[in-house]
Amino acid sequence: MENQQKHQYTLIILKPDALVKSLTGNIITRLSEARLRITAARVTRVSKELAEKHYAHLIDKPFFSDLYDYFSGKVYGGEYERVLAFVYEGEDAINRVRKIAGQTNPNDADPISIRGAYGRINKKGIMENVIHCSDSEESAEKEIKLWFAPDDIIEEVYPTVIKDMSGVQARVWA
Ligand code: IDP
Ligand code: MG
Repeated sequence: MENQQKHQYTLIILKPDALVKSLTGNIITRLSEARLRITAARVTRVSKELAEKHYAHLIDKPFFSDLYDYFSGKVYGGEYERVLAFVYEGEDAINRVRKIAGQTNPNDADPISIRGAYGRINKKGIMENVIHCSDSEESAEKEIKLWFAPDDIIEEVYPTVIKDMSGVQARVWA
């Protein structure tokens, strides 16, 4: 049926400016308007390697290095070098979240949207727009696999295989 909405997963990242401005609660509250469920959550640092994979489509842009300094939180100093990453799931999840998030450029975004309300363009021209959200099912799959290990998601979102990792060293609690 044409109007039948699809169950989807989407990756959401609260970028460092959301943390600096103490907006995490507000943004999560706004996201609840989408009537989706949280399937995974973690706080993490953004390495250069991760940023290059996540923003592979922007790697050749002249602003990539400034974008990395923003996305990693380096522009805000060590205390804020972190982001919050989530997987949300539900009907039409990708579009519902994109709509609440608003357009990429905070100056063009609906003022009621998350980016319209909280975003800005910084001195280096980078759009500090507080939230990332996947823009298609293809990018959601790529991004979720990049940011989460299968066991950090409470559902089997994509197919997995069991690999024998014996001999591999891992850090455990002492
Ligand atoms: P999206 O975040 O709405 O999916 P993308 O085009 O994938 O938009 O860009 C990723 C991020 O890179 C944006 O959210 C924004 O922070 C930054 N960005 C994108 N295009 C520009 C630009 O032309 N100038 C400055 N920053 C940009
Ligand atoms: Mg994008």
